[in-house]
Amino acid sequence: MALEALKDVVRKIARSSTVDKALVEEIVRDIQRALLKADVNVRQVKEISEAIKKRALSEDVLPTLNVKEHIIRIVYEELMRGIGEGLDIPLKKAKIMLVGLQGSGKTTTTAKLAKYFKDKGLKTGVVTADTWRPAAYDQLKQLAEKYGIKFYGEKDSKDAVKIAVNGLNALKDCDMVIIDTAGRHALEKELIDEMIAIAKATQPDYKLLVLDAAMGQLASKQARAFHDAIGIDGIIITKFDGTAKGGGALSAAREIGIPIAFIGTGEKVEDFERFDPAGFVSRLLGMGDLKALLEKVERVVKEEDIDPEAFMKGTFTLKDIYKQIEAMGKMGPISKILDMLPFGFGMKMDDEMAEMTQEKMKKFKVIMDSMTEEELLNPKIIDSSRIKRIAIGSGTSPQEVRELLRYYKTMKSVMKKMKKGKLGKLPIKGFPKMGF
Ligand SMILES: Nc1nc2c(ncn2[C@@H]2O[C@H](COP(=O)(O)OP(=O)(O)O)[C@@H](O)[C@H]2O)c(=O)[nH]1
Ligand SMILES: [Mg+2]
Repeated sequence: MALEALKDVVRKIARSSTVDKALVEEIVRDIQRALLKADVNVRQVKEISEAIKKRALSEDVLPTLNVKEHIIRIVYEELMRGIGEGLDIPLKKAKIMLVGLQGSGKTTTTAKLAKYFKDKGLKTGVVTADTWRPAAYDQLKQLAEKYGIKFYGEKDSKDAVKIAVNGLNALKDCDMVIIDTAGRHALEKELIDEMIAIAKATQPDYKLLVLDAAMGQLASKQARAFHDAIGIDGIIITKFDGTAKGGGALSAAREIGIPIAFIGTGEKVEDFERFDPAGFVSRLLGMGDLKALLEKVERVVKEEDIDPEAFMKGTFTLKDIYKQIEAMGKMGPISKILDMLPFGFGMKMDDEMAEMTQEKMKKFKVIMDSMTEEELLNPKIIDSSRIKRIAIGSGTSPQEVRELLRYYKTMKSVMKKMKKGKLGKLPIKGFPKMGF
């Protein structure tokens, strides 16, 4: 499968020694190639890859992530955006009607769906309303019997609408009833008329289109035609296992705006899964631990982690800087903290503060660990001999200690201005920035 190549993209990021613009451009090209090969529509490929590039080169790195995780997260999020939502069918009483061309996998999928819902604890039944293929009746009956699923069909009848209605009556006590219908090689008027008539008579809660993944981008035209004819609620992509062009059906669904409900990955009834976009993309990227990465993202910036009033009260000492740095570890860049303060200033900081990296923050903490309580509470007393002592004690240099003191002074004056409520616009963008 062509989409497999996306795994190599993640490997490439993980293995690279430096993350720079050249690497971003290279992985964006790799992603483009993989998507195009998987038959994803060119416009969507362009959208996805441009978004990845733009964000990777301009967005701030969340403080809980390293630069590689940052890039992988963006790739993940943009692929997710490209795929769109899945259709989640709740586990309650419902009627499902399957439509699709002949050979797309409707009958197999009818059995797969029935088993899926039965395994979830619902009483399920299936109805065969395919009066065109002589073998359709036996095919579904056998599958249903094998898995203990209720079956309804009328072997000699040619009236698909009547069979469907009779089937719903016969399976009244089932929670979930799935109606299998006939398909043709192309979407002809006769087939459309029959579909409309069955839908009208049975009023299904979900009309699901079964699409063969091997069709690639041709799926788009077909899905549109079915959608125009009867209105499709969700798509089931079948034969995802046997094709390199599976991206075509995925992008068709996205293009028309129909969510994907399930994916068939083999001939056996078990080869079937609910379409979960997050899980799907994680697997495409070969990332079992993506969940851990995303949790790290969520851990950032929880407003209740800071108490702006306490932050603003009293004198501002190095202790406050210390607390601030500790808070930043879980909260995000200082610019975000300032956003939360009660003044709504959309605070901006100057360039020196903009350069404040995570590394530097860590170093500041180490330096402060070598200070006395008195020094922390009253930084004014820190003269050059104390600076020397602190530098030696913390394994840093006097310049670095001075840098911390300068940072403290800047922050203090910012706080003062904020208290007085006359904050000017100090120029800054968010930080820390990636080194691009
Ligand atoms: N590899 C693979 N084969 C499938 C899948 N779903 C269906 N098939 C096969 O596709 C063929 C047509 O399936 P069928 O259910 O009869 O299609 P229908 O004409 O739409 O009812 C059969 O040989 C199935 O075994 C799938 O997800 N993967
Ligand atoms: Mg069939």
